[in-house]
Amino acid sequence: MGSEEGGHVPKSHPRYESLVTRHRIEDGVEKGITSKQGLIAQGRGEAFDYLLGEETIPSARVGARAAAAQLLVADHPVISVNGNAAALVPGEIVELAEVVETDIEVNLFNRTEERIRKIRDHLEEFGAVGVRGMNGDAVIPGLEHGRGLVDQGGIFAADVVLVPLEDGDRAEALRNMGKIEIVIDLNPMSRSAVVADIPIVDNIVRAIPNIIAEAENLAGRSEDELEAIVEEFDSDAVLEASERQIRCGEKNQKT
Ligand code: PTJ
Repeated sequence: MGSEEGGHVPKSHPRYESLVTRHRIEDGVEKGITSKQGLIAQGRGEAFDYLLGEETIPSARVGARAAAAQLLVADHPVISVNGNAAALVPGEIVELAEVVETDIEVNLFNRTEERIRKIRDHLEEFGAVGVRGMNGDAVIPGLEHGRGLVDQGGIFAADVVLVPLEDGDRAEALRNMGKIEIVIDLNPMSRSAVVADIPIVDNIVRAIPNIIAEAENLAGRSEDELEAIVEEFDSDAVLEASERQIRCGEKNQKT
């Protein structure tokens, strides 16, 4: 996928993964999938990721396990996809949707019909079927920007929504609708992470594969066992541990 694979970035570079991720976002903007603001959001995320040591910390692993359990017991789970998520992890989103049997819905802050269509087509290239988001025939109460428009049979009807790289407004509005929210966000102090039932403070490029692996491990567990995993999950403890890691963690030596 051209520069998406890192192009001229040598694998030996100490920050190879981070640079490849940047190229994916750049490609996303060039293809009209990712918004220009998505570049800024990526930079913001990178700063937190650098402080986390660019690796999944233990509390994020616990979050990934709880998220997998929650998605497996849900009646109507939906993965919400924006321009950044589509550029960074399209194949992984499709795989997760298959493993835990969820719908995929494109939902954009900077909503245009053209970008929704391009993201849907992009996900379909990775094997997605029945991607939602084109209808926009229901409104999340209290949200005036593009993210308020959702599909009646998708996010509007969902019991559990996985929202990567969220902006806080919608996270709060979905919570007010009584939905269970799983949020992936590198900033543990963001409003979306704070209001989430299950916050995962990790880079989406690591978090989604971790949820897939946990879901595969949990396959075959009873509903009671899965519900117990969700019950045990302590979001405050996870947010505190993540913030502690960012503020007090060992200095990242990579340059
Ligand atoms: O595609 P659209 O139109 O829906 O727009 C999407 C963006 C991301 C531009 C929009 O939602 C936005 O402006 O988001 P914010 O308010 O910048 O918030 C993005 C959050 O995601 C921040 O808290 C970042 O730390 C976090 N973040 C950025 N990159 C990653 C990330 N979290 C996990 N993985 C990342 N790769």
